[in-house]
Amino acid sequence: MDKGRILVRSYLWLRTYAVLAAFAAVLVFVLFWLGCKSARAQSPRAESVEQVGKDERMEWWREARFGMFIHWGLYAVPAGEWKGKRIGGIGEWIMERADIPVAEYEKLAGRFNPVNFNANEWVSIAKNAGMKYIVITSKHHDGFCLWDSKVTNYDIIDASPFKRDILAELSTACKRQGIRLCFYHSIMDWHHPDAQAPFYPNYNDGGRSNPNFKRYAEDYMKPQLKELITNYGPLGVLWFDGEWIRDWTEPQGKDLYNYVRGLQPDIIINNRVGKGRKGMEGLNRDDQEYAGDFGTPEQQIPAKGLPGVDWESCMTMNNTWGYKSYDDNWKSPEDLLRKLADIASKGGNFLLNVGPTAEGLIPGPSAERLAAIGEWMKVNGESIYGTTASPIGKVPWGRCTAKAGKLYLHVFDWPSDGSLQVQGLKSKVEWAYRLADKKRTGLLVSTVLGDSGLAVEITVPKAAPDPINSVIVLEIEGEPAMAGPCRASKDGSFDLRAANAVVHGETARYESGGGKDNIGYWTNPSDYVAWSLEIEKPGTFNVEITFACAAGFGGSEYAVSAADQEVTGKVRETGGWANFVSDKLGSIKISKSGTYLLTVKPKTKPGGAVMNLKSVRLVPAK
Ligand code: FHN
Repeated sequence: MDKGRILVRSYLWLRTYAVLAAFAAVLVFVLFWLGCKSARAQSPRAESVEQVGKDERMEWWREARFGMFIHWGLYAVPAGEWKGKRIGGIGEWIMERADIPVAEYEKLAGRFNPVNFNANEWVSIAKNAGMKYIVITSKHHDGFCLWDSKVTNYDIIDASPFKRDILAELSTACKRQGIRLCFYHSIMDWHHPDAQAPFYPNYNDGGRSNPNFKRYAEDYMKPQLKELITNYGPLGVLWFDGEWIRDWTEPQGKDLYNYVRGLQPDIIINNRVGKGRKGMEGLNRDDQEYAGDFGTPEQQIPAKGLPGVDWESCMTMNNTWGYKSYDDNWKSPEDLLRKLADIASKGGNFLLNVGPTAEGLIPGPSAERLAAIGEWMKVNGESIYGTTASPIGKVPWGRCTAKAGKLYLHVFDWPSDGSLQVQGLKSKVEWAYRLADKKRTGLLVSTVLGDSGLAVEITVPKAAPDPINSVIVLEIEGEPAMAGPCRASKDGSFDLRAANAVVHGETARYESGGGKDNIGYWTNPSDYVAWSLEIEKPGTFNVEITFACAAGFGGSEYAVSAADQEVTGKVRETGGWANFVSDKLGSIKISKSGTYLLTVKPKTKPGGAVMNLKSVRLVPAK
């Protein structure tokens, strides 16, 4: 083949490749463009909504336990008075309570000039109080917006002389100080013509419906939420409210929930996004009957918390959310601090409100209370942050919170006799100390019979270290377990098993497996074992003990005591630590019904260990 023909053929091949390559590039581009287009056309419910698991999303919020609620808006200007009259009810409702027409209320925007507003100062006040997040009213029921919204002029930039974006300044301050910024947002809107504005003078008329409400929800509320999330985020929580209006339904709530999470998949949303306020208990169920991530008891603390559900009590410090100049009904710092412990002891968060003035200041009494809470939190925050509900139920002297391996005893009523009792705790207490001491200065711990059965007794100084809430830490072995009193079986006998005993001491502990089901590792002769008994039928009981002891370890003497009597025994060698035998020890007479403490205490220990104790039986004597 000559050189010329080879060149021509190569050229033709090259040209074919070039055409094919160009065609492929165009195809790839078109496919990519189509892909992007369809992604953009999709609803904002992105795939990632499902990908961020609930526990992962809730982690910071469950750790935080304490946040600041801020109700701020035009209502701070009248501060509870309209045309010279004091208006009853909560301050932020003045538009509705005083029957103020939209056009007249709007004029307040011209007078809202909070020149003393300092975002950094507000965030510092929250932070110094020990709060970890801030929830501010981006828009309350009156419809006025605290940010520069592009879909309305009824906002801080377009309608007020202040012309500073409050939410932007707070967002910057929160980022700087490590506080999570969250927005409250009212679904009900008394200002918007497609929402409740036409209902004047009954803006909150639950029976009325606006035929254009859907337009408000789709074309106004959703774009506003998008602005809030994309321009001021990432946000911690979107905290909806005003969901009780007739035009808002649970399906709309679910749609809004998905919309918001589509914009920020890890955001947390409260139950008021839908109708969940009525069915808080439904929140965590798999079928998600109600939309939302947490329940919102308002101005109350549920008596037993809301087990299985994340929840947050929101509360005012006086009687109003929005500022009212003459509301002086302040809760005391003591009350607030104890409420914080109460809420944590039931597994909830505390969202405590401030209502700043029209000048932009957090009222003095609120700031003072927050400072006092902060002082306590600096010392005792560990007993609140990241804790879970009390695993030992209600305690008579205060509250209890828990973390892995630790119980925090919040003592409101300090025992004047120096004996603090924790009823029924079965877990071994390894260490007890006052949290304020910041070091493990040991407090004496023993097991006694308390008012309703077995109790751990902590010997504490006679004077309360903190008059409001002194925290004692109990470091315990494993998960806290409760020991109820043992009851007799049908034949009247008691079978006191090792697994149900409270072990007191250094080395002895329950062991199981490999033929073992006993208290073992009993090398310290000061250690002892206890059960509490509920005696319904008094009488004389024969005492039997079941134990094992390996060769070379026998000879320990011990006493089984109850009702101020004791029977004694001597451990014999049984041929192995899992070779259990029973010995009869004598009898004990119990003449009155009631709760009794039964203990097994070594008296001597000649060998390396006391015994492996499997059970003690009390059998009614014939
Ligand atoms: O009506 C509001 C009220 O003004 C305030 O914002 C509280 C806070 O939880 N929520 C509403 C009533 O449930």
